[in-house]
Amino acid sequence: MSIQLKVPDIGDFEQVEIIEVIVKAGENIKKNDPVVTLESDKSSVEVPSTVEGKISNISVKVGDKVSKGDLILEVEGNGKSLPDEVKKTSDQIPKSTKNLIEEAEKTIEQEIKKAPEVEKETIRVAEDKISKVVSDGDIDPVETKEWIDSLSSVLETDGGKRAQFLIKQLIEHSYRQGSDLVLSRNTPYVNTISPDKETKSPGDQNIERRIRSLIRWNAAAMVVRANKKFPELGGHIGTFASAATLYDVGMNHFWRAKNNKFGGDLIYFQGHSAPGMYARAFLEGRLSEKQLDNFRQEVNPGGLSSYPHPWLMPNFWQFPTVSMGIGPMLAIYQARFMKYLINRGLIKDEGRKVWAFLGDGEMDEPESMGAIGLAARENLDNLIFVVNCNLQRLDGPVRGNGKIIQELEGIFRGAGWDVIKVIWGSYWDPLLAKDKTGHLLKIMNETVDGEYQAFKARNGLYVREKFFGKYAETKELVSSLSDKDIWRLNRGGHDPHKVYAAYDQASKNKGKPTVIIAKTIKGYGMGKTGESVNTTHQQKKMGVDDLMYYRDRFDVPLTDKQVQDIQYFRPNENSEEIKYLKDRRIKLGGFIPERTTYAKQIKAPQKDIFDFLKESTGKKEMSTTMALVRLLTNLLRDKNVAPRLVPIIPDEARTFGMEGFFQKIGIYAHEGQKYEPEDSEQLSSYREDKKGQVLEEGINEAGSMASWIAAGTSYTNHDIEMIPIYLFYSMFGFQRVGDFAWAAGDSQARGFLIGATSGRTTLAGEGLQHQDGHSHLLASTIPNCISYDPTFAYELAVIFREGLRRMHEKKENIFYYITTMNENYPHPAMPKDKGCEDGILKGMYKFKEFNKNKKIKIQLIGSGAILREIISGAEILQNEHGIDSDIWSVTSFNELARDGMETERYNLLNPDEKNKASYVEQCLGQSNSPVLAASDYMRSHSEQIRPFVKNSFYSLGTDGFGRSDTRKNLRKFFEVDKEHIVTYALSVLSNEQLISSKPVKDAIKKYNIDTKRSFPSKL
Ligand SMILES: Cc1ncc(C[n+]2csc(CCOP(=O)(O)OP(=O)(O)O)c2C)c(N)n1
Ligand SMILES: [Mg+2]
Repeated sequence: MSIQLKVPDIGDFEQVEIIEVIVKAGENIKKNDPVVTLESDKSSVEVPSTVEGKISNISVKVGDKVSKGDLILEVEGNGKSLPDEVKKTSDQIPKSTKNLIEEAEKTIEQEIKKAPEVEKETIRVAEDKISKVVSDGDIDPVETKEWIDSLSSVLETDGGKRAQFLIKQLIEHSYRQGSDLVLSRNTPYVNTISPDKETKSPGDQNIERRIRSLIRWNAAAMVVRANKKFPELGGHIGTFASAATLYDVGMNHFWRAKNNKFGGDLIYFQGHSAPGMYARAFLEGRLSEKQLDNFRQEVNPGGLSSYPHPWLMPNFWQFPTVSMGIGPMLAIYQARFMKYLINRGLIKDEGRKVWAFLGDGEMDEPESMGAIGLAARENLDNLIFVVNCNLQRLDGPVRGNGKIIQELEGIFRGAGWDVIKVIWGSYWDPLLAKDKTGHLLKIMNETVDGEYQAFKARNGLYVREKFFGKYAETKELVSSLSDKDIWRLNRGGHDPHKVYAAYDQASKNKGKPTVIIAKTIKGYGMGKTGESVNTTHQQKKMGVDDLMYYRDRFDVPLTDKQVQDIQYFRPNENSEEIKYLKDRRIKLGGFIPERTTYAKQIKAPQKDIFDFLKESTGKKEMSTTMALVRLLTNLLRDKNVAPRLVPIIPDEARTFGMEGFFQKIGIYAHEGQKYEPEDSEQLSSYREDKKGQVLEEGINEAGSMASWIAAGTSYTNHDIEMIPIYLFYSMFGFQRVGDFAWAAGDSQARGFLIGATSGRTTLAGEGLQHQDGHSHLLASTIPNCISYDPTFAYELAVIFREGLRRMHEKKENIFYYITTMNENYPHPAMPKDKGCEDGILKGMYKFKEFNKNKKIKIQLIGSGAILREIISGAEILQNEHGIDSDIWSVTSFNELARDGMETERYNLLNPDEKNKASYVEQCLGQSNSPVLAASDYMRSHSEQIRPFVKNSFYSLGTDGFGRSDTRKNLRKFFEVDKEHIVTYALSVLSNEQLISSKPVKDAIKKYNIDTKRSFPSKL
């Protein structure tokens, strides 16, 4: 029996061209094998087979135009599979819907089975606690008591869940009855985990305290010593002082290192708490005294970087975090990418976690909480945030008039996170238990952060009077405590028991991300000059008295003389402390932080896989974006490369003609697809899949960039090399997420950034905020970013393959920024010249010579879309003005400038050696003719090479705000169209006294150029 394969529904398109026939007659094909590639003027997409068997006849060839229902091929069916049309009638329900129904049926069955069992929870109701709620605004205390008593009884007999259920019912009922009061997402200002529910730490608290004290001391000492030597160096003491316990509990009990058996937890340390991490590494024997002494002195080898910078300490730091707000987003997308790798079957699910340490001031950065919704939506139970609420930022209180902990609780809970507040230390437990009247809780709720901060800057007597003294009941509550006892009442973030309990609960959490909000004291233990005062953040020096106080406060075994000399302290190798510390880390698999990579290279595909882009397209027009999509489609057929590609798109796939990827490789969705998409019958249907490969990030450039960094550093964080390709509107790239791009460089991320629809005049009709004429300049600021602005498909192919080879085969720590355009034009074949590929990669090559007249010559150089204006201009110059020219295609002004600077520096530093010629000079110095450069970017883009060009040099560019219009009008406006190029070329030659000014004036007249018009950047 012969079965036909017809053109499926391809959306709104008719008469679409077949650009490739992938199969041959006589071959056996399976379901989903691509058979032909179709290309409209907007996108190219493969047609997968829906039939199986031996191909008996192919009815189409390259160049044919087809529409829905046209015959593509016929197979001799083997009876295993039926064409879609036949199948659909026998199986009316789409698979996704069928799965959904099956799942729903299963759940209902399970629920029916479960129903009779009422889950009971044993709960010990704290005896009569807060039963006498403070009666402010209570119009009927007796009634209130009755309700509370009923609830207590439910709690006791049926547990918390039942009580919560009843409360929910009551609230819903009151809404239905007309109440519109929104109930708070906040709980009272006490710890989330009650003392009876705390998991106890198995650690030896005495030894752990001694270790922590030494880490505190050494961290402070290294900052003070560095600033004594060079006061300009700076550093921070107060931040780590507030966070030491939060880190120590993690290091001693929770964070598992990467080793040959386990992938490791990933910890994002708060950037300016770095001294604490060095101090611990010193005790662990990983860093020497000499290294500590070189804190913040990184120019000579052996220094320690001020903050976590993987670029500067590549075997130590994993994540750059110090630019506030970057860490939280990177951590969220890191956790998401970990799930992506697991769901795609590329790494094992080992229960690894991502922890991120953040400052309370840092939470004001829009980025810090900008992606918390995603974390909840994606059920990132592998993610734990720890927000160190020391109530202060750099200048003063974070929320002097409010409560940062409560504010964060509401926001995170509202977003769907589990919130664990760690506010009070164990010394408060008995007081809270004795607070029968609820007055202590009332003060806790009423006191604002400015007051909480001020208390800790004073003393016990002050706290007694100002805090407990507010109500007679609380004054009485502490009447038996001395001022010293009151001063000892500790905050949760400094209590290892409370911190342990919170970490333990967070580590076991399922289905949701967790945030631990811990209350601490900035500059904890620093005494009068540094503890809880507004200037703590800036404290880099400590006087002898303060140091003595610090030593005594933490019982550091140093003599007065040693303190005066600010000596480090490391107990000997056999001491209890060092043995304990090392033993803990051995049990947890190794040291943290540590950056390693065991990822295998990805073999770059054979060159010929890109050959189709090196041929002329004839009259057929195509954009470079489309060329890239075709290139990626081909790469997806390469067995080595295909699974490692991570296409990342922020809601622009259709703009870039990439919707074909939806069906082909699927959109990653951790829940799969719970609905039948509206376009399910179409070839490019919106297919979400748990194993999907495309990261469709929505309108979220920062998130896309964070995903790209996670994928680009997967080689170290997950030991698997991935190839992220993030395509974006070029204007919404570096300009929008520049700091992330900088962090990508620091992180040594490898991958491709594609600035699509690029150029100030090439993206027509979009206007000032869309049209990019400077992203290449921004790209040039990142040392390990290699950028290209190609014009032709073959240039793109050569650049892309070399990127794959350098980054993913040779493992160079660089990343690529390539601009592509949406202007359709024909592409020539790659010039046969042997040096062409080399030139493309170095940044320029001679594209063409116009030599008809053999008299006067100009060198015209340019990149991207404007190269075509230059080529047209050169033809006019030759044919109408008798001027010859050499045309150079500049694929990268940035790379040329880098080479130029390096060469010039070498020549200046080696005066006795023969001068080297920069690559630009090697190219343009072959002739004496003047040079005119042009691009679709600001003049400073091409101006970068001026110092290295010995010939006279002139440049044109698109300086100024973009605006919407046609390409033709825009290029005229910015004076980079072929007419301006001709006119300026003539003027250059006249200026160089090679021709008279007459042809220039003629051209100005002929092309109607307004010479009195203002410079475009002023318009
Ligand atoms: C984007 C950015 N802006 C400003 C700074 C400078 N800075 C460093 S630490 C800091 C205060 C941080 O306060 P917080 O987050 O509360 O941390 P803490 O030191 O109190 O733990 C500031 C403003 C920065 N590092 N990054
Ligand atoms: Mg703070």
